[in-house]
Amino acid sequence: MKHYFAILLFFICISLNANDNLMLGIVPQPVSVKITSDQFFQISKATTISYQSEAIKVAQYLVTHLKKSTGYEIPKGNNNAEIRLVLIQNKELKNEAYSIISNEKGIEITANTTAGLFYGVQTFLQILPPEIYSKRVRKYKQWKIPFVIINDYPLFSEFRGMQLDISRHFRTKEEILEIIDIMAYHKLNSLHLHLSDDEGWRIEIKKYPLLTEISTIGNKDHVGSGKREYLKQEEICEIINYAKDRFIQIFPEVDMPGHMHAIIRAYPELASPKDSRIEKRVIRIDEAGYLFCKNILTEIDSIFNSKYIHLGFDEVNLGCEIYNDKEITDFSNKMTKFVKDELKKTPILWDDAFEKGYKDNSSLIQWWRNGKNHWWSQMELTIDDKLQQFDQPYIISNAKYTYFDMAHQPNSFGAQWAGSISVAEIYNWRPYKDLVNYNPSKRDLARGIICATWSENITNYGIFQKMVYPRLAAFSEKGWALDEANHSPSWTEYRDKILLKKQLKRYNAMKLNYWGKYNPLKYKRLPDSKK
Ligand code: TNX
Repeated sequence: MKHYFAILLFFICISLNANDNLMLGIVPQPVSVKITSDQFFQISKATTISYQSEAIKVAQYLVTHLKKSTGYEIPKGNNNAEIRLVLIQNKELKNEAYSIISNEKGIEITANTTAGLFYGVQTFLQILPPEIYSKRVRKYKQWKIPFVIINDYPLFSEFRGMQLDISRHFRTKEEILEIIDIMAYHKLNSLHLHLSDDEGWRIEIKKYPLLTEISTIGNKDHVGSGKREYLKQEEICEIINYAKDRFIQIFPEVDMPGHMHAIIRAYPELASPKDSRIEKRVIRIDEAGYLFCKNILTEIDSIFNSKYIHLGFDEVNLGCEIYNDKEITDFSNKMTKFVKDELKKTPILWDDAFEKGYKDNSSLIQWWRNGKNHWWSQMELTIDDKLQQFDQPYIISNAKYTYFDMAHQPNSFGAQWAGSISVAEIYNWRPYKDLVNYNPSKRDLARGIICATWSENITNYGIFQKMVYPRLAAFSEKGWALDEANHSPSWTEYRDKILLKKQLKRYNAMKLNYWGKYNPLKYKRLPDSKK
Protein backbone atom coordinates (compact mmCIF):
# COMPACT_ATOMS: atom_id res chain seq x y z
CA MET A 1 0.00 0.00 0.00
CA LYS A 2 2.74 2.35 1.06
CA HIS A 3 4.55 1.47 -2.15
CA TYR A 4 1.56 2.35 -4.37
CA PHE A 5 1.15 5.60 -2.58
CA ALA A 6 4.81 6.49 -3.21
CA ILE A 7 4.45 5.68 -6.91
CA LEU A 8 1.28 7.74 -7.17
CA LEU A 9 2.96 10.66 -5.43
CA PHE A 10 5.91 10.31 -7.78
CA PHE A 11 3.71 10.62 -10.87
CA ILE A 12 1.76 13.51 -9.42
CA CYS A 13 5.03 15.33 -8.76
CA ILE A 14 6.28 14.60 -12.27
CA SER A 15 3.14 15.81 -13.96
CA LEU A 16 2.89 18.93 -11.83
CA ASN A 17 6.52 19.80 -12.17
CA ALA A 18 7.96 20.64 -15.51
CA ASN A 19 11.26 21.04 -13.71
CA ASP A 20 12.42 17.73 -12.28
CA ASN A 21 15.40 19.41 -10.74
CA LEU A 22 13.15 20.57 -7.93
CA MET A 23 13.30 16.94 -6.82
CA LEU A 24 17.02 16.43 -7.36
CA GLY A 25 18.27 19.87 -6.32
CA ILE A 26 21.30 20.05 -8.60
CA VAL A 27 23.23 23.33 -8.18
CA PRO A 28 23.75 25.16 -10.48
CA GLN A 29 20.56 23.96 -12.13
CA PRO A 30 21.12 22.05 -15.35
CA VAL A 31 19.55 23.09 -18.64
CA SER A 32 17.28 20.04 -18.68
CA VAL A 33 16.56 17.31 -16.17
CA LYS A 34 14.11 14.47 -16.65
CA ILE A 35 13.46 11.74 -14.10
CA THR A 36 12.53 8.75 -16.24
CA SER A 37 11.32 6.24 -13.66
CA ASP A 38 10.88 5.78 -9.94
CA GLN A 39 13.60 3.13 -9.89
CA PHE A 40 17.18 3.41 -8.78
CA PHE A 41 20.52 1.94 -9.66
CA GLN A 42 22.65 1.20 -6.65
CA ILE A 43 26.43 1.56 -6.45
CA SER A 44 28.00 -1.39 -4.66
CA LYS A 45 31.28 -3.14 -4.01
CA ALA A 46 30.89 -4.79 -7.42
CA THR A 47 30.59 -1.53 -9.36
CA THR A 48 33.24 -0.82 -11.99
CA ILE A 49 34.11 2.22 -14.08
CA SER A 50 35.21 2.61 -17.70
CA TYR A 51 36.86 5.57 -19.40
CA GLN A 52 39.22 6.42 -22.27
CA SER A 53 42.85 7.18 -21.50
CA GLU A 54 42.34 10.95 -22.05
CA ALA A 55 39.81 10.95 -19.22
CA ILE A 56 41.99 9.22 -16.65
CA LYS A 57 42.31 12.25 -14.37
CA VAL A 58 38.56 12.84 -14.29
CA ALA A 59 38.04 9.13 -13.56
CA GLN A 60 40.62 9.22 -10.76
CA TYR A 61 38.96 12.28 -9.29
CA LEU A 62 35.62 10.47 -9.23
CA VAL A 63 37.03 7.22 -7.85
CA THR A 64 38.87 9.08 -5.04
CA HIS A 65 35.75 11.05 -4.23
CA LEU A 66 33.52 7.99 -4.09
CA LYS A 67 35.99 6.09 -1.97
CA LYS A 68 35.94 8.63 0.87
CA SER A 69 32.26 8.19 1.68
CA THR A 70 31.31 4.81 0.19
CA GLY A 71 34.52 3.02 1.12
CA TYR A 72 34.46 1.23 -2.26
CA GLU A 73 37.62 1.11 -4.36
CA ILE A 74 35.97 1.18 -7.76
CA PRO A 75 38.19 -0.65 -10.28
CA LYS A 76 38.43 -0.11 -14.01
CA GLY A 77 36.08 -2.47 -15.86
CA ASN A 78 35.22 -3.14 -19.48
CA ASN A 79 32.77 -1.28 -21.73
CA ASN A 80 29.86 -2.69 -19.75
CA ALA A 81 31.02 -1.04 -16.54
CA GLU A 82 28.26 0.44 -14.42
CA ILE A 83 29.85 3.90 -14.44
CA ARG A 84 30.90 4.95 -17.93
CA LEU A 85 32.72 8.18 -18.77
CA VAL A 86 32.54 8.56 -22.53
CA LEU A 87 34.35 11.14 -24.62
CA ILE A 88 32.72 11.61 -27.99
CA GLN A 89 33.07 14.00 -30.90
CA ASN A 90 29.76 15.65 -31.40
CA LYS A 91 29.83 19.07 -33.04
CA GLU A 92 26.35 19.79 -31.75
CA LEU A 93 27.51 19.60 -28.15
CA LYS A 94 28.85 22.86 -26.76
CA ASN A 95 32.18 23.19 -25.05
CA GLU A 96 31.88 22.09 -21.39
CA ALA A 97 28.53 20.43 -22.15
CA TYR A 98 27.73 16.96 -20.86
CA SER A 99 24.83 14.57 -20.74
CA ILE A 100 23.92 11.89 -18.25
CA ILE A 101 21.75 8.84 -18.70
CA SER A 102 21.16 6.54 -15.77
CA ASN A 103 19.06 3.38 -15.86
CA GLU A 104 19.17 -0.25 -14.76
CA LYS A 105 22.59 -0.66 -16.42
CA GLY A 106 24.20 2.12 -14.42
CA ILE A 107 25.18 5.63 -15.36
CA GLU A 108 26.76 7.01 -18.50
CA ILE A 109 28.27 10.49 -18.70
CA THR A 110 29.03 11.74 -22.20
CA ALA A 111 30.91 14.86 -23.27
CA ASN A 112 33.08 16.30 -26.01
CA THR A 113 35.77 17.47 -23.63
CA THR A 114 37.28 16.32 -20.35
CA ALA A 115 35.93 19.55 -18.83
CA GLY A 116 32.43 18.47 -19.85
CA LEU A 117 33.00 15.04 -18.31
CA PHE A 118 34.19 16.71 -15.11
CA TYR A 119 30.99 18.76 -14.87
CA GLY A 120 29.01 15.60 -15.54
CA VAL A 121 30.84 13.98 -12.64
CA GLN A 122 29.89 16.91 -10.38
CA THR A 123 26.24 16.47 -11.32
CA PHE A 124 26.49 12.71 -10.83
CA LEU A 125 27.75 13.24 -7.26
CA GLN A 126 24.87 15.62 -6.57
CA ILE A 127 22.19 13.12 -7.57
CA LEU A 128 23.56 10.67 -5.00
CA PRO A 129 22.55 11.10 -1.34
CA PRO A 130 24.19 14.18 0.27
CA GLU A 131 26.37 11.92 2.45
CA ILE A 132 28.43 11.30 -0.68
CA TYR A 133 30.24 14.49 0.38
CA SER A 134 31.17 13.05 3.75
CA LYS A 135 34.88 12.81 4.47
CA ARG A 136 34.44 9.49 6.30
CA VAL A 137 32.98 6.16 5.20
CA ARG A 138 29.20 5.84 5.70
CA LYS A 139 28.96 2.09 5.84
CA TYR A 140 25.20 1.66 6.04
CA LYS A 141 24.19 4.21 3.46
CA GLN A 142 22.62 3.03 0.20
CA TRP A 143 24.19 4.81 -2.74
CA LYS A 144 21.21 5.04 -5.04
CA ILE A 145 21.23 6.77 -8.41
CA PRO A 146 17.80 7.84 -9.70
CA PHE A 147 16.99 7.09 -13.36
CA VAL A 148 17.48 10.37 -15.19
CA ILE A 149 18.33 12.03 -18.47
CA ILE A 150 20.23 15.27 -18.00
CA ASN A 151 21.54 17.59 -20.69
CA ASP A 152 23.57 20.52 -19.56
CA TYR A 153 26.02 23.24 -20.59
CA PRO A 154 26.97 26.71 -19.37
CA LEU A 155 25.46 29.54 -21.37
CA PHE A 156 28.65 31.51 -21.10
CA SER A 157 31.94 30.31 -19.82
CA GLU A 158 34.96 32.55 -19.97
CA PHE A 159 34.72 33.58 -16.30
CA ARG A 160 32.60 31.94 -13.67
CA GLY A 161 34.89 33.02 -10.92
CA MET A 162 35.77 33.93 -7.39
CA GLN A 163 38.33 36.46 -6.19
CA LEU A 164 40.25 35.57 -3.05
CA ASP A 165 41.93 38.34 -1.04
CA ILE A 166 44.75 36.66 0.88
CA SER A 167 46.43 39.95 1.72
CA ARG A 168 44.20 41.50 4.38
CA HIS A 169 43.90 38.11 6.05
CA PHE A 170 45.88 35.16 4.81
CA ARG A 171 44.43 31.78 3.77
CA THR A 172 46.69 28.75 4.02
CA LYS A 173 47.47 26.37 1.18
CA GLU A 174 45.18 23.73 2.69
CA GLU A 175 42.30 26.22 2.92
CA ILE A 176 42.84 27.36 -0.64
CA LEU A 177 42.79 23.75 -1.87
CA GLU A 178 39.48 23.19 -0.10
CA ILE A 179 38.09 26.42 -1.56
CA ILE A 180 39.08 25.15 -5.01
CA ASP A 181 37.22 21.90 -4.36
CA ILE A 182 34.10 23.78 -3.44
CA MET A 183 34.42 26.06 -6.44
CA ALA A 184 34.59 22.94 -8.61
CA TYR A 185 31.49 21.59 -6.91
CA HIS A 186 29.71 24.81 -8.00
CA LYS A 187 31.12 24.43 -11.54
CA LEU A 188 33.17 27.63 -11.31
CA ASN A 189 36.18 27.89 -13.57
CA SER A 190 38.34 30.86 -12.46
CA LEU A 191 40.14 31.81 -9.27
CA HIS A 192 41.36 35.40 -9.11
CA LEU A 193 44.11 35.49 -6.50
CA HIS A 194 44.60 38.91 -4.90
CA LEU A 195 48.20 38.45 -3.79
CA SER A 196 49.14 41.89 -2.55
CA ASP A 197 47.63 44.88 -0.83
CA ASP A 198 48.61 47.43 1.80
CA GLU A 199 48.41 44.88 4.59
CA GLY A 200 50.56 42.10 3.20
CA TRP A 201 52.48 40.62 0.29
CA ARG A 202 51.72 36.88 0.00
CA ILE A 203 54.02 35.24 -2.51
CA GLU A 204 57.68 34.32 -2.29
CA ILE A 205 59.74 36.38 -4.76
CA LYS A 206 63.37 35.42 -5.32
CA LYS A 207 64.49 38.63 -7.00
CA TYR A 208 63.38 40.84 -4.10
CA PRO A 209 64.05 38.85 -0.91
CA LEU A 210 62.85 41.62 1.38
CA LEU A 211 59.35 41.17 -0.02
CA THR A 212 59.29 37.68 1.46
CA GLU A 213 61.13 38.72 4.58
CA ILE A 214 59.35 41.94 5.52
CA SER A 215 56.26 42.54 3.36
CA THR A 216 54.64 39.21 4.29
CA ILE A 217 54.50 40.22 7.96
CA GLY A 218 51.19 41.41 9.38
CA ASN A 219 47.59 41.69 8.31
CA LYS A 220 44.65 44.09 8.53
CA ASP A 221 44.55 43.85 12.34
CA HIS A 222 48.30 44.07 12.87
CA VAL A 223 49.84 46.13 10.11
CA GLY A 224 53.55 45.35 9.84
CA SER A 225 53.75 43.11 12.89
CA GLY A 226 53.23 39.43 13.62
CA LYS A 227 54.35 36.39 11.72
CA ARG A 228 55.24 35.93 8.07
CA GLU A 229 52.32 34.59 6.07
CA TYR A 230 52.79 33.79 2.40
CA LEU A 231 52.75 31.05 -0.19
CA LYS A 232 56.04 29.54 -1.24
CA GLN A 233 56.53 29.19 -4.97
CA GLU A 234 56.25 25.41 -4.80
CA GLU A 235 53.00 25.75 -2.85
CA ILE A 236 51.61 28.02 -5.57
CA CYS A 237 52.57 25.42 -8.19
CA GLU A 238 50.77 22.75 -6.20
CA ILE A 239 47.66 24.97 -5.94
CA ILE A 240 47.74 25.73 -9.67
CA ASN A 241 47.98 22.04 -10.61
CA TYR A 242 45.28 21.07 -8.16
CA ALA A 243 43.00 23.71 -9.70
CA LYS A 244 43.89 22.62 -13.23
CA ASP A 245 42.74 19.07 -12.49
CA ARG A 246 39.43 20.65 -11.49
CA PHE A 247 39.23 22.78 -14.65
CA ILE A 248 39.85 26.00 -12.76
CA GLN A 249 42.29 28.59 -14.07
CA ILE A 250 44.08 30.77 -11.54
CA PHE A 251 45.27 34.23 -12.42
CA PRO A 252 47.30 36.47 -10.10
CA GLU A 253 46.63 40.07 -9.15
CA VAL A 254 49.45 42.38 -8.15
CA ASP A 255 47.70 45.57 -7.14
CA MET A 256 49.55 48.71 -8.37
CA PRO A 257 50.41 51.61 -8.21
CA GLY A 258 48.22 52.10 -5.09
CA HIS A 259 47.54 49.60 -2.29
CA MET A 260 51.31 48.97 -2.12
CA HIS A 261 52.10 49.79 1.50
CA ALA A 262 53.35 46.28 2.29
CA ILE A 263 55.92 46.54 -0.51
CA ILE A 264 56.99 50.02 0.49
CA ARG A 265 57.66 48.76 4.03
CA ALA A 266 60.41 46.58 2.58
CA TYR A 267 61.61 48.98 -0.12
CA PRO A 268 60.86 52.54 1.12
CA GLU A 269 62.79 54.02 -1.79
CA LEU A 270 59.96 52.83 -4.06
CA ALA A 271 57.39 55.15 -2.46
CA SER A 272 56.06 57.97 -4.58
CA PRO A 273 57.74 61.24 -3.53
CA LYS A 274 54.25 62.74 -3.69
CA ASP A 275 52.94 60.40 -0.99
CA SER A 276 53.52 62.37 2.18
CA ARG A 277 51.58 60.05 4.48
CA ILE A 278 53.39 58.17 7.24
CA GLU A 279 51.91 54.95 5.90
CA LYS A 280 52.87 55.31 2.25
CA ARG A 281 50.78 53.29 -0.16
CA VAL A 282 51.55 54.57 -3.63
CA ILE A 283 54.58 53.55 -5.64
CA ARG A 284 56.68 55.89 -7.77
CA ILE A 285 55.71 55.69 -11.41
CA ASP A 286 59.10 56.65 -12.82
CA GLU A 287 61.67 54.24 -14.34
CA ALA A 288 62.56 52.74 -10.92
CA GLY A 289 58.91 51.95 -10.11
CA TYR A 290 58.30 50.64 -13.59
CA LEU A 291 61.35 48.35 -13.46
CA PHE A 292 60.29 46.94 -10.08
CA CYS A 293 56.74 46.20 -11.28
CA LYS A 294 58.08 44.63 -14.48
CA ASN A 295 60.46 42.39 -12.54
CA ILE A 296 57.90 41.09 -10.06
CA LEU A 297 55.38 40.48 -12.83
CA THR A 298 57.99 38.57 -14.81
CA GLU A 299 58.76 36.29 -11.87
CA ILE A 300 55.09 35.83 -10.99
CA ASP A 301 54.27 35.06 -14.59
CA SER A 302 56.98 32.41 -14.68
CA ILE A 303 55.10 30.63 -11.87
CA PHE A 304 51.46 31.11 -12.93
CA ASN A 305 51.77 31.22 -16.71
CA SER A 306 48.07 32.10 -16.73
CA LYS A 307 46.17 33.55 -19.65
CA TYR A 308 45.40 36.71 -17.64
CA ILE A 309 47.38 38.98 -15.31
CA HIS A 310 45.53 41.43 -13.08
CA LEU A 311 47.26 44.73 -12.44
CA GLY A 312 44.86 46.31 -9.94
CA PHE A 313 44.85 50.10 -10.51
CA ASP A 314 42.00 50.58 -8.03
CA GLU A 315 41.80 53.41 -5.50
CA VAL A 316 45.19 54.90 -6.32
CA ASN A 317 44.20 58.22 -4.78
CA LEU A 318 42.10 56.85 -1.96
CA GLY A 319 41.90 59.59 0.67
CA CYS A 320 44.48 61.85 -1.02
CA GLU A 321 45.42 63.23 -4.42
CA ILE A 322 48.70 61.67 -5.57
CA TYR A 323 48.54 61.20 -9.33
CA ASN A 324 46.34 62.94 -11.86
CA ASP A 325 44.32 61.01 -14.43
CA LYS A 326 46.96 61.41 -17.12
CA GLU A 327 49.71 60.04 -14.90
CA ILE A 328 47.60 57.02 -13.95
CA THR A 329 46.62 56.41 -17.56
CA ASP A 330 50.23 56.69 -18.79
CA PHE A 331 51.38 54.19 -16.18
CA SER A 332 48.54 51.78 -16.93
CA ASN A 333 49.32 52.04 -20.67
CA LYS A 334 52.96 51.27 -19.99
CA MET A 335 52.28 48.31 -17.70
CA THR A 336 49.62 46.76 -19.91
CA LYS A 337 51.87 47.12 -22.96
CA PHE A 338 54.55 45.20 -21.08
CA VAL A 339 52.10 42.46 -20.06
CA LYS A 340 50.82 42.13 -23.61
CA ASP A 341 54.03 42.51 -25.61
CA GLU A 342 56.59 40.87 -23.34
CA LEU A 343 54.63 38.40 -21.24
CA LYS A 344 52.04 37.74 -23.96
CA LYS A 345 49.19 37.78 -21.47
CA THR A 346 45.87 39.61 -21.33
CA PRO A 347 45.81 42.35 -18.69
CA ILE A 348 42.85 42.89 -16.36
CA LEU A 349 42.38 46.19 -14.48
CA TRP A 350 39.75 47.38 -12.02
CA ASP A 351 37.25 49.87 -13.42
CA ASP A 352 39.04 52.83 -11.77
CA ALA A 353 41.67 52.72 -14.53
CA PHE A 354 38.95 52.83 -17.17
CA GLU A 355 37.23 55.72 -15.48
CA LYS A 356 40.51 57.67 -15.44
CA GLY A 357 40.96 57.18 -19.18
CA TYR A 358 42.48 53.74 -19.86
CA LYS A 359 40.66 52.08 -22.73
CA ASP A 360 41.83 49.07 -24.67
CA ASN A 361 39.76 46.36 -26.23
CA SER A 362 42.52 43.81 -25.86
CA SER A 363 42.45 44.19 -22.05
CA LEU A 364 39.62 43.45 -19.66
CA ILE A 365 38.13 45.85 -17.16
CA GLN A 366 36.70 44.42 -13.97
CA TRP A 367 33.59 46.42 -13.13
CA TRP A 368 32.85 46.78 -9.42
CA ARG A 369 31.27 50.21 -8.83
CA ASN A 370 27.55 50.20 -9.21
CA GLY A 371 25.58 53.39 -9.90
CA LYS A 372 26.83 56.98 -9.99
CA ASN A 373 27.00 58.02 -6.37
CA HIS A 374 29.77 56.85 -4.13
CA TRP A 375 31.02 58.26 -0.94
CA TRP A 376 34.41 58.72 -2.56
CA SER A 377 33.23 60.12 -5.89
CA GLN A 378 30.32 61.21 -8.03
CA MET A 379 30.49 59.79 -11.52
CA GLU A 380 28.98 61.36 -14.60
CA LEU A 381 27.94 58.07 -16.14
CA THR A 382 27.65 54.68 -14.54
CA ILE A 383 30.57 52.41 -15.35
CA ASP A 384 28.41 49.72 -16.95
CA ASP A 385 26.85 52.26 -19.29
CA LYS A 386 30.25 53.68 -20.20
CA LEU A 387 31.83 50.27 -20.80
CA GLN A 388 29.17 49.52 -23.37
CA GLN A 389 29.49 52.93 -24.98
CA PHE A 390 33.24 52.45 -25.43
CA ASP A 391 32.98 48.82 -26.56
CA GLN A 392 35.32 47.92 -23.75
CA PRO A 393 35.36 44.19 -22.84
CA TYR A 394 34.77 43.65 -19.13
CA ILE A 395 34.05 41.28 -16.26
CA ILE A 396 31.01 41.79 -14.05
CA SER A 397 31.97 42.08 -10.37
CA ASN A 398 29.29 44.55 -9.42
CA ALA A 399 29.81 45.12 -5.68
CA LYS A 400 26.07 45.36 -5.09
CA TYR A 401 25.65 41.66 -5.90
CA THR A 402 29.05 40.01 -5.86
CA TYR A 403 30.99 41.37 -2.85
CA PHE A 404 30.73 38.65 -0.27
CA ASP A 405 32.45 40.74 2.37
CA MET A 406 29.12 42.62 2.54
CA ALA A 407 26.67 41.57 5.26
CA HIS A 408 24.00 39.01 4.41
CA GLN A 409 21.27 41.31 5.70
CA PRO A 410 21.03 44.80 7.24
CA ASN A 411 22.63 44.78 10.70
CA SER A 412 24.32 41.41 10.36
CA PHE A 413 28.09 40.86 10.39
CA GLY A 414 30.07 42.31 7.48
CA ALA A 415 30.60 45.48 5.48
CA GLN A 416 27.64 47.54 4.31
CA TRP A 417 29.05 50.13 1.94
CA ALA A 418 27.52 48.39 -1.09
CA GLY A 419 24.44 47.44 0.93
CA SER A 420 23.74 44.04 2.41
CA ILE A 421 23.51 41.15 -0.08
CA SER A 422 21.16 38.27 0.62
CA VAL A 423 21.33 34.92 -1.15
CA ALA A 424 17.82 35.72 -2.40
CA GLU A 425 18.98 38.98 -3.98
CA ILE A 426 21.79 37.18 -5.77
CA TYR A 427 19.35 34.56 -6.97
CA ASN A 428 17.02 37.25 -8.38
CA TRP A 429 19.86 39.27 -9.89
CA ARG A 430 20.10 39.42 -13.68
CA PRO A 431 23.75 40.18 -14.44
CA TYR A 432 23.01 41.34 -17.99
CA LYS A 433 19.50 42.65 -18.01
CA ASP A 434 20.16 44.76 -14.93
CA LEU A 435 22.95 46.67 -16.68
CA VAL A 436 22.21 50.36 -17.17
CA ASN A 437 21.04 50.78 -20.78
CA TYR A 438 21.38 47.05 -21.39
CA ASN A 439 22.08 46.54 -25.05
CA PRO A 440 21.74 42.93 -26.23
CA SER A 441 23.98 43.57 -29.22
CA LYS A 442 26.85 44.48 -26.86
CA ARG A 443 26.37 41.56 -24.60
CA ASP A 444 29.50 39.72 -25.63
CA LEU A 445 31.59 42.53 -24.19
CA ALA A 446 30.85 41.06 -20.76
CA ARG A 447 33.08 38.02 -20.44
CA GLY A 448 31.57 36.57 -17.30
CA ILE A 449 31.14 37.18 -13.59
CA ILE A 450 33.51 37.04 -10.63
CA CYS A 451 32.48 37.37 -6.98
CA ALA A 452 34.89 38.89 -4.45
CA THR A 453 35.87 37.89 -0.94
CA TRP A 454 37.73 40.98 0.28
CA SER A 455 39.10 39.99 3.64
CA GLU A 456 39.32 43.08 5.85
CA ASN A 457 36.63 41.53 8.09
CA ILE A 458 37.23 37.93 7.13
CA THR A 459 39.69 37.19 9.88
CA ASN A 460 39.52 33.40 9.79
CA TYR A 461 38.42 30.52 7.59
CA GLY A 462 35.20 29.91 9.54
CA ILE A 463 34.09 33.48 8.84
CA PHE A 464 35.14 33.09 5.21
CA GLN A 465 32.80 30.12 4.84
CA LYS A 466 29.96 31.92 6.57
CA MET A 467 30.30 34.91 4.25
CA VAL A 468 30.62 32.84 1.07
CA TYR A 469 28.13 29.96 1.48
CA PRO A 470 25.42 29.60 0.40
CA ARG A 471 25.67 32.88 -1.53
CA LEU A 472 28.08 31.07 -3.82
CA ALA A 473 25.29 28.65 -4.74
CA ALA A 474 23.03 31.44 -6.01
CA PHE A 475 26.03 33.07 -7.68
CA SER A 476 26.89 29.82 -9.46
CA GLU A 477 23.39 29.82 -10.96
CA LYS A 478 24.19 33.19 -12.56
CA GLY A 479 27.60 31.99 -13.73
CA TRP A 480 26.19 28.88 -15.35
CA ALA A 481 22.94 30.11 -16.85
CA LEU A 482 23.06 33.93 -16.49
CA ASP A 483 19.68 35.58 -16.74
CA GLU A 484 18.74 33.69 -19.88
CA ALA A 485 17.62 30.62 -18.03
CA ASN A 486 14.03 29.76 -18.71
CA HIS A 487 14.24 26.84 -16.34
CA SER A 488 14.66 28.94 -13.20
CA PRO A 489 12.06 28.42 -10.46
CA SER A 490 11.11 31.37 -8.24
CA TRP A 491 13.33 32.22 -5.28
CA THR A 492 10.91 30.74 -2.76
CA GLU A 493 10.70 27.47 -4.67
CA TYR A 494 14.46 27.40 -5.06
CA ARG A 495 14.91 28.14 -1.35
CA ASP A 496 12.46 25.51 -0.12
CA LYS A 497 13.13 22.69 -2.55
CA ILE A 498 16.72 23.12 -3.66
CA LEU A 499 18.61 25.16 -1.07
CA LEU A 500 17.06 23.95 2.19
CA LYS A 501 16.22 20.41 1.15
CA LYS A 502 19.36 19.50 -0.78
CA GLN A 503 22.15 22.03 -0.97
CA LEU A 504 22.55 22.77 2.73
CA LYS A 505 22.54 19.05 3.45
CA ARG A 506 25.47 18.63 1.11
CA TYR A 507 27.27 21.50 2.85
CA ASN A 508 26.58 19.73 6.17
CA ALA A 509 28.11 16.53 4.85
CA MET A 510 31.15 18.53 3.68
CA LYS A 511 31.33 19.98 7.21
CA LEU A 512 31.19 23.48 5.82
CA ASN A 513 30.22 26.45 7.84
CA TYR A 514 27.59 28.62 6.17
CA TRP A 515 25.26 31.47 6.94
CA GLY A 516 22.12 30.36 8.77
CA LYS A 517 23.57 26.93 9.56
CA TYR A 518 21.90 26.76 12.94
CA ASN A 519 18.84 28.75 12.01
CA PRO A 520 17.48 27.91 8.54
CA LEU A 521 14.37 29.97 9.35
CA LYS A 522 16.55 32.99 8.66
CA TYR A 523 16.20 32.18 4.97
CA LYS A 524 12.47 32.81 5.10
CA ARG A 525 13.00 36.41 6.14
CA LEU A 526 15.61 37.48 3.63
CA PRO A 527 15.21 40.54 1.45
CA ASP A 528 14.83 39.24 -2.09
CA SER A 529 15.01 42.26 -4.33
CA LYS A 530 17.06 45.39 -4.76
CA LYS A 531 14.93 46.93 -7.44
C1 TNX B 1 37.03 48.16 -2.48
S1 TNX B 1 36.90 46.69 -5.08
C2 TNX B 1 38.28 47.69 -2.82
C3 TNX B 1 39.03 46.83 -1.91
C4 TNX B 1 38.32 46.67 -0.60
C5 TNX B 1 36.82 46.48 -0.83
C6 TNX B 1 36.06 46.24 0.43
C7 TNX B 1 38.28 47.28 -5.16
C8 TNX B 1 38.89 47.20 -6.45
N1 TNX B 1 38.83 47.84 -4.07
O1 TNX B 1 40.33 47.34 -1.72
O2 TNX B 1 38.85 45.57 0.05
O3 TNX B 1 36.32 47.63 -1.45
O4 TNX B 1 34.74 45.90 0.17
